Amino acid sequence: MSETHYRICPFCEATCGLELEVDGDRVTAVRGDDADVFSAGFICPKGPAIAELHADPDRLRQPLIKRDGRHVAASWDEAFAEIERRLLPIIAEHGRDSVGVYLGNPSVHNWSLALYGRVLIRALQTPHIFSASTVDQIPKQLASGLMFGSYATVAVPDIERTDYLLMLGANPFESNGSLWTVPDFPGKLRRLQQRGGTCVVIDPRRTRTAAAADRHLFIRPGTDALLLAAIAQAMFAENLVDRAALDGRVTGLAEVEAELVGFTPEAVSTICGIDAGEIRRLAREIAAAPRAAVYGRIGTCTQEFGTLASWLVDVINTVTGNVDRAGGVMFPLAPAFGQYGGPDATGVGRGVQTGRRHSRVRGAPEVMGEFPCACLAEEIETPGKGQIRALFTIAGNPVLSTPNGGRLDAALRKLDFMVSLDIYLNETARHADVILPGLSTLENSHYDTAFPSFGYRNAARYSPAVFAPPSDRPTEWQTLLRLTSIVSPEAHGASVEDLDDFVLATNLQRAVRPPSKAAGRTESDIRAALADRKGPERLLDLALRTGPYGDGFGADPDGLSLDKLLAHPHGVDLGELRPRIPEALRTPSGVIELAPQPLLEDLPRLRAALTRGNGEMVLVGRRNLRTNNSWMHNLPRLNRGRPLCTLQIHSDDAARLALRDGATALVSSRTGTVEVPVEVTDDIMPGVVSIPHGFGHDREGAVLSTARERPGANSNILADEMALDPLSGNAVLNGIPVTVRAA
Ligand SMILES: Nc1nc2c(c(=O)[nH]1)N[C@H]1C(S)=C(S)[C@@H](COP(=O)(O)OP(=O)(O)OC[C@H]3O[C@@H](n4cnc5c(=O)[nH]c(N)nc54)[C@H](O)[C@@H]3O)O[C@H]1N2
Ligand SMILES: Nc1nc2c(c(=O)[nH]1)N[C@H]1C(S)=C(S)[C@@H](COP(=O)(O)OP(=O)(O)OC[C@H]3O[C@@H](n4cnc5c(=O)[nH]c(N)nc54)[C@H](O)[C@@H]3O)O[C@H]1N2
Ligand code: SF4
Ligand SMILES: [Mo]
Repeated sequence: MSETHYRICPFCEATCGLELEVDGDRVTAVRGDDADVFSAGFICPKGPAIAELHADPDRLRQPLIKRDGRHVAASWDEAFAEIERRLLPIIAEHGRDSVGVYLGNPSVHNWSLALYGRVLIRALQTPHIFSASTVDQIPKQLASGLMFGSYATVAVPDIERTDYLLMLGANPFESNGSLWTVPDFPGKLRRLQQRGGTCVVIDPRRTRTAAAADRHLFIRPGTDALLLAAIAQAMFAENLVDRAALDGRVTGLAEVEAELVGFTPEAVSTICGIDAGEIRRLAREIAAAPRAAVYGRIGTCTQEFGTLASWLVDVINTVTGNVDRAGGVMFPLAPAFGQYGGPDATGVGRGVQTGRRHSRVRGAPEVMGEFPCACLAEEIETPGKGQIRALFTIAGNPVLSTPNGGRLDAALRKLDFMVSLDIYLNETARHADVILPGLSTLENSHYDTAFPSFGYRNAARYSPAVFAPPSDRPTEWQTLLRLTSIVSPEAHGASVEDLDDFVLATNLQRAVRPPSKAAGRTESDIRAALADRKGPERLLDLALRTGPYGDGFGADPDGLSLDKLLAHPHGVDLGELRPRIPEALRTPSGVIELAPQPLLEDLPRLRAALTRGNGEMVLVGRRNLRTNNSWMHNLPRLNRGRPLCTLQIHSDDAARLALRDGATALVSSRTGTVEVPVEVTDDIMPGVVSIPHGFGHDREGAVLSTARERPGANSNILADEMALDPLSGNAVLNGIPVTVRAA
């Protein structure tokens, strides 16, 4: 007998609703859920692969302990006992700083990890926190934090109402969007164009997104901040900025104008590879559009001026009056776990602060409570007080995802002890002494804790588990609490239940104060109302009910609760984005801060780039619909067809270097050399080559048998761990100087 289940796809930020047919313990069909209030039936090829992921024989189902160099199956009790036996003496002898944590991307897509990973981290009391954020979006969060007052307050294009969309360094036709939860970007772009709107794409490659746009401009990698500075400069110089309208609504307008004086379109044109006339045209078009939105993503973040580029995106949005207005860029209002100041909030807050600590070896400043993951290898290798000797990796694969993966791979071997929480034995986890497997994603319930804050629309959706987990296997939140009870000095030996109650208690304090919709109630009252639930479900019910759309535990009977979401398997639509200033802001001034000091102080570095030559060949990355960073190549339906790990190179460069299509090239950088098959194309800018990241599945000890059949090369062998955007600590993964030759 076949049953239908609805389940939000956990693989990427688009968060599509899936409709699954299930027969016993098998998934027999996967479709897009046409009735989903947010994604309306859209899916990509990865959605249906959820069935293969569930059935994958390589997916881990038992803990593993390394004995005599080999991973052998162990019981859960044995695995936790091994961690206690080996980790606690390291902490006792070398202190808490000797433990590091690396959090990978799926820890944002799995709410057990998102809500309880931080509990373990707090208990570890170590400054050595690293995550995929510093090979990804931290520059955007830092720029947003400095301008709007909070790392979580990121403005996203209001695509359904905009007239003009400028996109830099993003390819949502393949990635399905990022820091912008926007399922069916292709359909939304089509509708924008049908209503007379315009989309322009800036990318060193002519991507599928670029091909569908109205205009595409190649850009020399790493120069977006110069281009954006010139667009803004032209707007000021040509009097396209409505200064009167901004009066009282922003600080720093005059400073920005003064700082940008030298960045004229003519000054940046050669280095960006974009005609000055084109740059002026962009400035005029954005300013003239009734409603316009500028959006930058990976290509603008993972580069040497990542934070400046991200800032300048929102400088342009701000000076054209497009921040916080319909059709411009707006701040979604998440129903739970988001930022909400309440109807009376003034917008005044403490803002954000970085550099409260510095990394031991390189002195890199902490940002958002973490150090750059590019520092991880040196922190393991370098002796002295605070050297990392033990490491947790949680849903991550930094050997393939972070710069100088070769160095990190070697460094991990030197650890005294390593634990990985993963669903596969990946290229990183092969070094782990203990591996603790998560459940199949279909055995987990699901709520997106982060992505509603970046939604093209406001909505709330919850998916119960499709399959009951095997009774002998913990969920990941239980695993994390068990680890917490091992490492916590205060709660050592506490039960999972007691720790979960403690987690709830820390959330209850906020729940009875404004702007909670249950303000004025007592904590014990609320605790009693939640008594039937535990774990993430209990935290979600609390967050929904006290959140901006909540039922307030009775105050607003039509409001949201987990029961209400359970009664709406296709989700609850909460409407289009609405203006949220001042409530969304947390800045010291209470208004948008256009000229934060740390950003102005970084401008001389950008100014110096104006006089730079651009003779070198540079490497950029790319994504394909059939991939998801390093970890879905093991699913047969995604790992077929044309091999994806190729070196894209322009035909002029190929001819100059005598590289034929299909030949093998050797690509070298300061940090290493990889061998990759050549793909000659004119869809890439001359002087630029591209290799996708996430490949390199030929390492001994990893158990990914389908991925290993077509391993590809690890492009992060070439990324330089010393090259960072200094403000955010984000790695430079685009614009890497390389040499290319025939093998
Ligand atoms: N050169 C270059 N490098 C890049 C990028 C680039 O554009 N260019 N992009 C960067 C970006 S944006 C990112 S986000 C990072 C990603 O970097 P990472 O997060 O380090 O790597 P992933 O490949 O996402 O690995 C995720 C791991 O989580 C596991 N996993 C999946 N689901 C679960 C689960 O439910 N529970 C547990 N415990 N584990 C799970 C998978 O098996 C996999 O091993 O890569 C970055 N690296
Ligand atoms: N299919 C698929 N989807 C994914 C992922 C995946 O691995 N595969 N990963 C997910 C993750 S973790 C993330 S963070 C998102 C990322 O989502 P996106 O930001 O949309 O990432 P990409 O598709 O890599 O697109 C980045 C584009 O930037 C261009 N680029 C490179 N350097 C520069 C530059 O200096 N300037 C400009 N203007 N452009 C440049 C590249 O050519 C590329 O086309 O995708 C998510 N979705
Ligand atoms: S775009 Fe694909 S991977 Fe992303 S959520 Fe939708 S179906 Fe899943
Ligand atoms: Mo990412």
